[in-house]
Amino acid sequence: TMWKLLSCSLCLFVSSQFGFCSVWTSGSDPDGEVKVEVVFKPEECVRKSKKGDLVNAHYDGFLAKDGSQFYCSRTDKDGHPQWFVLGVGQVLKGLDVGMMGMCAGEKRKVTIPSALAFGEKGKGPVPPNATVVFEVEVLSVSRGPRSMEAFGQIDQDKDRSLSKAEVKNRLKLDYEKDGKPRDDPFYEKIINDIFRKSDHDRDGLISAKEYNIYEHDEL
Ligand SMILES: [Ca+2]
Ligand SMILES: [Ca+2]
Repeated sequence: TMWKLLSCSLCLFVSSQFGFCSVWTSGSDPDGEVKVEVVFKPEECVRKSKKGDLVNAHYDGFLAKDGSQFYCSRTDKDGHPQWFVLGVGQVLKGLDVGMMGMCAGEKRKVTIPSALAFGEKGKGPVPPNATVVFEVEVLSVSRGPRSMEAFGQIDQDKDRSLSKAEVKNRLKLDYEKDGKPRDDPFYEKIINDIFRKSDHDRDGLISAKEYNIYEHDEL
């Protein structure tokens, strides 16, 4: 169980924390395409995921060659689905690509070449140069911290940095606008995740510089 837990977190955060995905994404592999198969699409599909959105999803990972499972979000971590910002390197490159345009409730099978997954070295139970398949189910899609139209709109007191309270107000507005208000622990969880990834100097505020650490080419 310990190892499975470990592989879960590695799988999710491998590109941001170990930084080795970016090494393999030069695109020289002719077979290096992410293949997407839509398994289920809900009738109501209003908001489709795009770069910078905050996504909540389950994804189970399998080796393409023999179908053996190496990751497990439904059974590990008490079965909690994962939160991440799409398209900014918080998950495997191939998932960033293969989970674009999904709506809440949608299920996909995403096949990812090794170059956009665990590369030449592999990782834990994933051997070198392995093509991997993820069965993905998106539970919610909302406007994430990085796709917000402007830093300035979240920064209510205009001090050029975002406090947790300011980020929380924005999240609340977004969820209420979608007709899905949530309770405080729900927001706390997202906010802690956002600050863990963005507040690099750990002063409890996201500065404009920290906010702009990623390119926002779709804004
Ligand atoms: Ca502020
Ligand atoms: Ca900071």
